[in-house]
Amino acid sequence: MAQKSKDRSNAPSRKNAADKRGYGDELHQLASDGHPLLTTNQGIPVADNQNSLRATPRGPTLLEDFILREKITHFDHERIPERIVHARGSGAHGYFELAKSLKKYTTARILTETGVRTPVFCRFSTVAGGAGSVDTPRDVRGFAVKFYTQEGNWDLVGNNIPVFFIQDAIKFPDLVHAVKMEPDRGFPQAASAHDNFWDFISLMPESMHMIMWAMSDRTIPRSLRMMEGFGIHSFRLLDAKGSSTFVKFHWRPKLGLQSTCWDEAVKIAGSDPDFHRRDLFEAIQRGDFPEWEFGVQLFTEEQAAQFPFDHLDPTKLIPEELVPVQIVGRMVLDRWPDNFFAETEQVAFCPANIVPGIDFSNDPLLQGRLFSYLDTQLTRLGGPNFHQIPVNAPKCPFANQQRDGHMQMSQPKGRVNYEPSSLQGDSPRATPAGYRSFAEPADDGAKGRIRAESFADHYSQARMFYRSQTGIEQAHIAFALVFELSKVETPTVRERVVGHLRHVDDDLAKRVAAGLGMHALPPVPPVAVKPIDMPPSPALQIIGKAKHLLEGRCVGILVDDGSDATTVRALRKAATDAGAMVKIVAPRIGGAKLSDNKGIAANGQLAGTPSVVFDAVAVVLSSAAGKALAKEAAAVDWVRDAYGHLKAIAFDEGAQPLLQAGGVAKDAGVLKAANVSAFLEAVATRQWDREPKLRTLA
Ligand code: HDE
Repeated sequence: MAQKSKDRSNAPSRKNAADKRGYGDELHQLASDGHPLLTTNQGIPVADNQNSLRATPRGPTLLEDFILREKITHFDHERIPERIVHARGSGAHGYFELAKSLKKYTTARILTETGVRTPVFCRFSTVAGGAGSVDTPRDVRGFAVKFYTQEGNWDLVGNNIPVFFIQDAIKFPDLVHAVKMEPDRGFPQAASAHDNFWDFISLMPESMHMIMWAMSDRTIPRSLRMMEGFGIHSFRLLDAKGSSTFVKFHWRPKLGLQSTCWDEAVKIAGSDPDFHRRDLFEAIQRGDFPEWEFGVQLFTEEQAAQFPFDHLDPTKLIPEELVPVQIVGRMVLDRWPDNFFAETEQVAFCPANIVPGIDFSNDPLLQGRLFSYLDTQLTRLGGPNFHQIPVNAPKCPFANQQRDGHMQMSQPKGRVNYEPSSLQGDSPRATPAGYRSFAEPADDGAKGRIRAESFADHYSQARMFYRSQTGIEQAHIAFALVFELSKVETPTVRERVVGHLRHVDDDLAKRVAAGLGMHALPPVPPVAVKPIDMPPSPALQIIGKAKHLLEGRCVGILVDDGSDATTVRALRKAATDAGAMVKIVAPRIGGAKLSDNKGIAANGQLAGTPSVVFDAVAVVLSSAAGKALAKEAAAVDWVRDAYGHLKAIAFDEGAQPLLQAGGVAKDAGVLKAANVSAFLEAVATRQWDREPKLRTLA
């Protein structure tokens, strides 16, 4: 790996640096062998990077030390404002490849030219926390993709949930203020479990559908590679005649959907705050390139008129059972950025970046977003030329008469910086083939601050979502609501939320009320439109969509001196051959000496590598080690947590005392290590049957 990153370095070679500045090699011979010369930003070679310039050895530092001043000044300005939302994120480069042309619907080349690999940059993020917050809070995840198409950049700036909290952009600052840390106390960080958030939600019934998703396991994903992505809003595809078809965009992970347990997510936050970033990085470095299918739901204005909801309302989704998702392409992420700041931090997404053949809908949330992102970049990146930063620059030619400004990097030639002009033959001109908007006939409503009546039903899809889940998933939603609302100090807020739940599903409301210790159900709030029962949509489940795969799974094997060599090696080989990753954990990082007297290297030390970072575990111990570790808290927690987090556990005879100490009872997911194939079968899934025996779910 070290070799790889060296190869990818952008640092000029010593020779090139010398050639560029045009002076001979003499000076550069002085730099240490093989390394480029250290210079100031003005190219002045530095002789001493350890000591500032002092008047005398023990005297004051001199103002004339331009080397010190330049270095410190630059350092002082290293940070730029973090994103107000989605501050914490991880990104990667890759490509998009279309398999099925949509030329019947659109002229966009990215959606019509099959087999072409279009470069992309993709950034995943949490929403509420700051840039340094942990990767695994309960939170919506951003899923933003910049396609560098031949017709300019197309940014599909979506989330891992297909609906949103609010219907109108004007409520976004309120929503974000409410979810972020409370302004007087500066906490909680990256958590929606507090009064302000639930107070706002309890007064915004339109958020109820999103709340069902937010309280589901979708917001505690196991890996960024195991999340779906959604463009959320309806967009339009435009054909050569300018006719429009509505479209919703979908990303489907090749590894299937997979989430953590809540208790596990909390513990991961402590043991590896960078869990998702590290997982994405490691997968790409080892060549397991994360991949998503790209799908579209296509529908006409006439079809939309028949839906029992308004597709322009971003708190609604279009059930796949109503409009199927057609898979038309894929995205592969195959390159980690060279530099986190230059790329992942400076990437500037904007939903207004679209290419000819794609257009917006009138979704009032999307319309507000079209303003916000460019505006936010001006503050974050400091001026109007951020499109010149390599990660943001189109990979096709681009030219216009926009000039100058803060941090201008380009040097346009010639005297013409206006249009129309006749003085310069190579001055850029518009073309009829350029971007055109859909000629949408205006409807005859009056101007005003009016919420469309078709947006008034706030509960039917929340109900559909809840009732479409498996029993386990419903229990998790109820449990999450109880957890979050138990952190809310104000009883009336808790009551208002449960009141809304009564419109979603009475049983859910009762479970949550009981979990909160309410003596009676709160009153049902009045509604503008009575909710309807929509047919359930099993496509909304996680469990139903999980793939029985070992790819992307990670198995931890706990060993110590004397562990049976044959068992350890057989487990490791079988799991690796089946596509899983295997990591050896030992009490000491130096590894262990197995029963055949050969050493085995450890990937992690027991206390620093808890079982929460694995999908399944094996415990292979000599009887002496098994007894000793049964008295070691880190080892006891290791097995107790693996069991509590519903993971498959393989064990051998020597591991029995440790399993007992960890309260591991035998069940279908606790298997003899010798039975490798049964263990691997169990690794591919969580042991859901175990859960009710362990945990009181609401
Ligand atoms: Fe964003 N959003 N958003 N958002 N959003 C930003 O832009 C905004 C919304 C989403 O990895 C900001 O560059 C408004 C929905 C992602 O860099 C900002 C509204 C969806 C990212 C902004 C929304 C998103 C952002 C902050 C309501 C899913 C991170 C920094 C009208 C479809 C992109 C920035 C990245 C980032 C505004 C609602 C997704 C402030 C006003 C709905 C994935 O401009």
